[in-house]
Amino acid sequence: MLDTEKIVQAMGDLEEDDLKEMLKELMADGGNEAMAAMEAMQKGMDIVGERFESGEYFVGDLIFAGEVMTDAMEIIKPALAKNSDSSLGKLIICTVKDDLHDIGKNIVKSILEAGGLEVVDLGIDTPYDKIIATAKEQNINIIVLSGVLTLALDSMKATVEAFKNAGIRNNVKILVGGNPVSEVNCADIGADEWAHSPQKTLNVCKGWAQA
Ligand code: B12
Repeated sequence: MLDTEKIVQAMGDLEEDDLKEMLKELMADGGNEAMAAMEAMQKGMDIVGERFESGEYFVGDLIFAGEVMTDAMEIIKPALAKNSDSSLGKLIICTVKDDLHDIGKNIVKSILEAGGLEVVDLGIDTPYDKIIATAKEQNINIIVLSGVLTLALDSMKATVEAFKNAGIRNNVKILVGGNPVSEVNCADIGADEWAHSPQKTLNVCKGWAQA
């Protein structure tokens, strides 16, 4: 039985070896609790964020936390991506310009792929032109924008504007996601949908892909 509180603490305390050990045990048990472990690691990341804000952790600790979470996700990913054989549609995902956070994006990506969507990942700090060029070249009309910093909201708005300026805003559906996103700022950004959960993103994108 998974002890989620231990996972929260190991992530918050940046106890990499303990964390990996617990995740390997979970996978040896069949991986059924991978989703719960991922949620516990996210809570652990909140502790890291709080310690950074209070001055107990420094940027180096944030970097290390990012590496630990990325490695930890690699361990449990096979259990999250069980049904990834079929392709229901294709979309672009990226972290918007000026934002380097990609752990949340990568989680959403894994869940979209597990749900049968083909995902073109443009990475972090993504220039508007690159998103537009990729959408045109690969004929993709679903765009998922991730952002974790408050200033990512400005980049999301600028990305939507760039689609308008390129004359193809009406050809694409745009979903924005990440902690700072809300219904109110989704409207201000000019996106079609917003989400916090990967599951909602999957449902919305599947609906768009099948429309
Ligand atoms: C790790 C980390 C970093 C790492 C990121 C490594 C990486 N590969 O991503 C590094 C070191 C690069 C970093 C840098 C900085 N960071 Co930082 N970082 C964090 C930290 C501790 C964890 C983020 C994380 O990975 N969480 C776990 C994942 C799973 O959560 P997530 O990314 O938020 O994603 C979730 C949701 O947002 C959502 N989501 C994300 N994308 C999408 C997309 C869709 C479609 C959907 C549906 C959902 C979704 O799903 C995820 C699961 O719930 C947070 C604190 C926190 N509590 O989050 C601070 C935090 C985000 N960082 C912060 C800051 C200030 C910075 C720096 C400015 C620090 C500095 N002085 O240099 C720089 C900015 C660099 C930049 N230009 O982006 C602030 C942001 C404040 C703000 N409101 O803008 C935070 C909140 C810390 C704090 N409390 O002060 N950081």
